[in-house]
Amino acid sequence: MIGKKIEEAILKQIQVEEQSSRIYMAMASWCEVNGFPGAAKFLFTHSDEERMHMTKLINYLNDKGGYARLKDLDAPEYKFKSLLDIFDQVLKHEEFVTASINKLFEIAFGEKDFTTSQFLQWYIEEQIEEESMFKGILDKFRLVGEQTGGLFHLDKELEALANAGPKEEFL
Ligand code: OFO
Repeated sequence: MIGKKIEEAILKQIQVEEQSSRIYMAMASWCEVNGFPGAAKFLFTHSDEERMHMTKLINYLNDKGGYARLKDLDAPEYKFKSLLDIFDQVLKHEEFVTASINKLFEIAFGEKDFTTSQFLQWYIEEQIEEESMFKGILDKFRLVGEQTGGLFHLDKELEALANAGPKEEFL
């Protein structure tokens, strides 16, 4: 049976993952109406990945004798200045998620719940990968600036990344 303190912390993380999915969905929608189909596809795919992260936590909590309930979500931002602005916000958001995962791990470890700590390793590694991927993307956007040709190519690159599909098969 999972402890109440950890259950509450996992519920918060479920909310964070679901909110992340909405944030990326809102960004994808902006890209779609602003002529960046590749970035839109990439962000729609990433939104789906966040949903999978949420589902994985729900399955884990229920499996361990808890009960996964969903919390309220905020309306995501829908006005953006540029693709650079979007990916800048994505990286900041991912840094926030990393801090949240680390906090959850700290609670699980502090409670001597080693099963949950072990389970969270996957999320810790996932955040390392995501942060590094988004840093790389952001660097390219900074390099390209406002050049239309450069933005066109980056959009294509993001589409290729989305077509490569999710790396993980865990559900
Ligand atoms: Fe859920 O992995 Fe990023 O946020």
